[in-house]
Amino acid sequence: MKLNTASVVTISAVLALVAGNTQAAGERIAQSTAAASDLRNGVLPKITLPDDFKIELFAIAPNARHLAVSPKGTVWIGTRSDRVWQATDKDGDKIADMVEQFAPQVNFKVSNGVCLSKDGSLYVAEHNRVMRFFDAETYMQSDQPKAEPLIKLGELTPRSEQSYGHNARVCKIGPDDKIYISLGQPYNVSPAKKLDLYKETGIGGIIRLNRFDGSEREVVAQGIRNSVGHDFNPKDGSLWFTDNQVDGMGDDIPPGELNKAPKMGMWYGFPHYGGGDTRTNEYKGQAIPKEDLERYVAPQIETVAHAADLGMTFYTGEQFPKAYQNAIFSAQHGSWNRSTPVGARVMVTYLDDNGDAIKMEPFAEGWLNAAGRYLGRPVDVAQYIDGSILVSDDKAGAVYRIYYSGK
Ligand SMILES: [Ca+2]
Ligand SMILES: [Ca+2]
Repeated sequence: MKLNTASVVTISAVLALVAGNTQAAGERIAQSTAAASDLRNGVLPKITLPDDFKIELFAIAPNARHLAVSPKGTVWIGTRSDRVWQATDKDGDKIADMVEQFAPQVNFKVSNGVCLSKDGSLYVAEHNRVMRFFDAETYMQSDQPKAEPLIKLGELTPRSEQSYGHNARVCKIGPDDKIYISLGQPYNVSPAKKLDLYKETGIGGIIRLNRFDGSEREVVAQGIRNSVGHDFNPKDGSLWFTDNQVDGMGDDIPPGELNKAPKMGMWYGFPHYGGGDTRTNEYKGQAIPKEDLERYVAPQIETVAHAADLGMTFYTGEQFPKAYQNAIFSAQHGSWNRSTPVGARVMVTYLDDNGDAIKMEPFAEGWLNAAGRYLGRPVDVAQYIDGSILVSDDKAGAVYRIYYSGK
């Protein structure tokens, strides 16, 4: 595909376009702090892992959310605020020694989703815009990185559907080299009058589009409540995603979900189903439209209710034992609306030879203590360059690295 150079603009031009604020220099985050020591000495020793796995602090990064890792090891860290962090390890000890604000000239809003293409473009999926940074790693030290909106402000979703809830977008580049973006719907249970608009625009779903010019936008999955994590199985190219399910139905229903898209254009049940086969109170007793039911796909895994399954990645590294090859690592952020909290852990899901899920089990846990207090809340998992995994935590404001020390 050809790059449309005519549309490439410098950051200063983007400023004019999107009315951002100028900042002389980006913020830097101190790494050798008391908070870092507390995490190293007070929290990480409490995290339990399978034999011979170890966890250490990779970076302090306030509000750390979704992660993108370059082949050279630069790590971009989205947040739900107005920052994207860029973490680099210059001395090669696999601990970031520089965490600084990425593209300080750009005025981000809920810059949660970050994803990197093979040709080095970093995409930042904000609440209602998607920015593209060309050759982000080369230009990161430049005063004039090349950037453009892939989707202009206010055009990711209709402005009327902007909301405080479920506004954290995530993105990944698919095997078809298109960008896939999930769009959480704003409600606990969407009202019927919104469903046509949501189907058309991909709200409560996942969209994909040409990552060079934003054309060819299409909705590839519908009937999703709030997916904040997706990835592609490198073996068969299938799209997998987590989905957070309905609140207020009790402690133990409905289940959260890990889903697989057998093909594009399927329907995953919401809002008729509130998670798994649990009917929502709002739609209970109503017939599910035939065109939806015919495309319905049940979850591959039903997860514990309200644990908030978020970011996920397929593991393709060689560092971990064979059992983890092509397994899915995913983060449970932890519940906010359950009598006894659950979650705040990293899960692993194993797949069979047909590429279907066998089971999901805890991989790293201990961020939720016996008193029900959160010591941290995992958000995303990404593979690092040495085959270890990085885990972000938006409560502690940190990124951890989990590696295998066995033979
Ligand atoms: Ca270092
Ligand atoms: Ca579902």
